[in-house]
Amino acid sequence: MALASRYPDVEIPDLSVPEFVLAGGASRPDAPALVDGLTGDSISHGQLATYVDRVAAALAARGLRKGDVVAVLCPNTMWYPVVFHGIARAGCVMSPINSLYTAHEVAFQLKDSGAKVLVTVSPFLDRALEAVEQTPVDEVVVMDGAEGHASLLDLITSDAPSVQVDIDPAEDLVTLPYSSGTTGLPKGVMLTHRNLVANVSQSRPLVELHEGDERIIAVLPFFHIYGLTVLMNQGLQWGGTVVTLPRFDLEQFLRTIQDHKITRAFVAPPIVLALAKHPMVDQFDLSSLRSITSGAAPLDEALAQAAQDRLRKGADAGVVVAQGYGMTELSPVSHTTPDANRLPAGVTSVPKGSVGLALPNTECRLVDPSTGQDAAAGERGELWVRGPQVMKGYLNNQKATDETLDAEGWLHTGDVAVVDENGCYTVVDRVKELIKYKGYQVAPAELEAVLLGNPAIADAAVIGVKDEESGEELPKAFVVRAPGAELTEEEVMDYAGSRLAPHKKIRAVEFIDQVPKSAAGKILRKDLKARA
Ligand code: 4UW
Repeated sequence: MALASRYPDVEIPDLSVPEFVLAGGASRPDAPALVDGLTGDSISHGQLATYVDRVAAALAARGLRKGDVVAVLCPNTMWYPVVFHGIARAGCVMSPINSLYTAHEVAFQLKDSGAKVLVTVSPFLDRALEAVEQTPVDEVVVMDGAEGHASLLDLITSDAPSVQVDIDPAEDLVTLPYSSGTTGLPKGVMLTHRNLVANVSQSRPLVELHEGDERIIAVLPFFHIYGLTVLMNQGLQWGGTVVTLPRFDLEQFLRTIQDHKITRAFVAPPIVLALAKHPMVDQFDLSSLRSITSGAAPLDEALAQAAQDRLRKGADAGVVVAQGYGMTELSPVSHTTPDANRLPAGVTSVPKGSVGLALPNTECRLVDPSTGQDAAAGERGELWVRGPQVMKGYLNNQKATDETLDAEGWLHTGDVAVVDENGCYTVVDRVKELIKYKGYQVAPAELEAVLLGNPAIADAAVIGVKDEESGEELPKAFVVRAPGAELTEEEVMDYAGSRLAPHKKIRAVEFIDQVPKSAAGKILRKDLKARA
């Protein structure tokens, strides 16, 4: 039985992402849309609209057409949204690449997505060029300029004619982030204009918006769908100001909140941990904050409460620390905690350990995986989600799409949840392979494939093991040595570490005689978990 949202449905505008998002600031053209949190430089809403038009024109003049993929390998800067919306306005598809990726990982995504152009920054150029060598990418644009490459300035000063591309929001893709989903290697997640427009629209009734007075800190990366939809596009669509930071540094983060009077912070659990525990927090005035919403990994209830109590300094009112839940395949939000006066009738509060309520237009099911039947009231079950934010599917991978998205439109999340009588959901477990390290995806299958490339390794399996001290899940490898091979734990970690981004580091190794597998050859991760 489908569990309906406690909110009435909202209408989803039939617009492309740039039309919808940039309209938010149209009545305030001189107000800052984007601010560089380090330098204070800014781009107004009016400038943003002009720059986006120019980037789209320059891309079209290069011969890029509707549906072509443009990859972006770049940390958060105030120019990232200019590039994203320019690509989208040209009818192209932006595939965001994790800034921490090795050249090998970048090349995988470029090849798999079929990207024609890569946009990057000069500090990443060597890595970008090494990656591009192995791919059909035609051009590398370097935002801040580099000899022999077009820069973003070249694009936004181009005199190419403006383009009007006919976009069908329900069909045409706007972004192609990568996710391993519930199993296997990272896959391109096909998200349409409508998916992203819907997700921002659906979140709106849960927010008590202060028109013209919302400032969002964008420290989580725009290359992750959480950053792209919630921080960038939602912030701009509100007509607010998005203040960017290129990476998380606690002091910079706190100073930026204080100096820019940030009203909304969307973060991941390690930041809440710092807010609750780090002595430096007391040195800054964070009283402008209205809400701190955490997602991407489980947040301990007591920790959320401690962070809130500390920031409120004993006062009754003030900032609310709460959780939301999302998944790349859900554009990404399906659940979040509303502002206090946006709670549905009859609900007085949301428990801090809960991820909140289902958004409007979002149906849920909790399904007992062993029977395929709905779990009894109050019982745990795998969370299934249906709504306009559900992805179109995985790129060129019908099998993985069919395994995740069923014929009735339900997205099987691979997370186990419970729901209380108020409609507040709590995520209690994960039944999929995915490991989360500091909110980043780590796909066991990807680590296993790398390990199997070592001739001294006969077989390998990777699982996440919980570190009690940090609360993080740490990737642990079970390794079968090749006959006669001498291999130490350090050698295994170094081998994988040199080929993968830092968040995918293997942090523990155990040598075993044989990887437990089912008759069909599937790794029995449950057995390994029990052993760990
Ligand atoms: N508790 C427990 C949570 C939680 C969680 C996510 O990398 P992806 O595909 O995507 C994300 C998106 C997170 C997100 C987006 C928008 C938003 O508002 C919000 O809350 C503020 C969070 O992380 O990983 C998806 C997987 O991450 C886990 C869960 O396993 C999910 O399937 N996850 N949020 N609050 N686990």
